[in-house]
Amino acid sequence: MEIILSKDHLAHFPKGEIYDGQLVRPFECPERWDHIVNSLNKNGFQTQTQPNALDTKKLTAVHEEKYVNFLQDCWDEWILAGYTGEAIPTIFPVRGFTQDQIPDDIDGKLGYYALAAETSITEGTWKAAQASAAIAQTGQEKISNGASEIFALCRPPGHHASTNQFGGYCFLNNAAVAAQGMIIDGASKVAILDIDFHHGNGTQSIFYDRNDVLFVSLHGNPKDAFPYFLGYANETGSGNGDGANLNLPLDRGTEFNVWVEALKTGLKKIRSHQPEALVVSLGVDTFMNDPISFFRLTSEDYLTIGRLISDLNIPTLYVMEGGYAVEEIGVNTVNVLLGHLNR
Ligand code: 7XA
Ligand code: ZN
Repeated sequence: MEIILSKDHLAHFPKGEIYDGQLVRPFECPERWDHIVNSLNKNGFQTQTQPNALDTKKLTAVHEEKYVNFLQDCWDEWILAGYTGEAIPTIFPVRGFTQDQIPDDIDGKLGYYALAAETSITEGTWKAAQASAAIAQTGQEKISNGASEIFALCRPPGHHASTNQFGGYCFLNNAAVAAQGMIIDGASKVAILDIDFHHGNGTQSIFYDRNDVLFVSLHGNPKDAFPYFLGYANETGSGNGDGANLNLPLDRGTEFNVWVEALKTGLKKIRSHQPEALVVSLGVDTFMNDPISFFRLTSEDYLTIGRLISDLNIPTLYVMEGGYAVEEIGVNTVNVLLGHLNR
């Protein structure tokens, strides 16, 4: 299996995340990448490729141009405004506020383009976010050109980012860029399977009214888990996309025996969609020791997950999302890939 990766992720290393009423060291940290690469190397994944330059036309097929410009200019505007810390949104267009006014001031603009406040923008965020999307896009192009499986080692992750909002550690929606790229490059139907602990609200919203991209997600019940305001079972798609969105929310303490039944339900839905390619939003924050999540999967379970996904027999692009048990993120991620290869 070919791996696409880049050290440009290092440009994004915020010092602060608002958590537990404090500014803590972010859970989404650069060492996550090192642990994954170490495990890949240990397990003989030797074909490791740098991404091609990001095709911005394909990027803006998913994200609004204004939003992309905001991400690109945010840090400079923040510094120009006289701020010295990391850019963190603190005011949002909530109920009763205007929804369509984009403030000129960067403090207001940040809130307009944010879905949550835990995610800081720093000097290198845009560079890393672009590289991450380029990694997914390069993987996509390889799948579109006939590869059967690719792992896109994206960091920062992407599945919370919508057409015009960042948050949940995400800026550009790497999985959505890949799925849309597959369509642009000729696929008539693709599917996205999101097995990160958190609901992929961004991916869902990007494809919600379309039936060419099926979205299936297993995640912590949003009644109890971030992002709280999307990811419920009754969200099934709208208009043309009616029936092309399947949310499988699961309760606190869910163990693999229950989780895997939901996975089988999701895989059945994917089979019936008959996609030409599959994008897997691969988060391993479903792990029992994950510090910010509440499922109970073990390292062994990830082998089974890979095996079940590979049984679909569809060209598959794995796109890295979350996972914060840093010591185990490598083995858990690589176990999915090993399972996929039946090794
Ligand atoms: O998949 N998404 C993540 O792993 C990030 C979730 C961010 C949660 C922040 C809660 N304070
Ligand atoms: Zn997650």
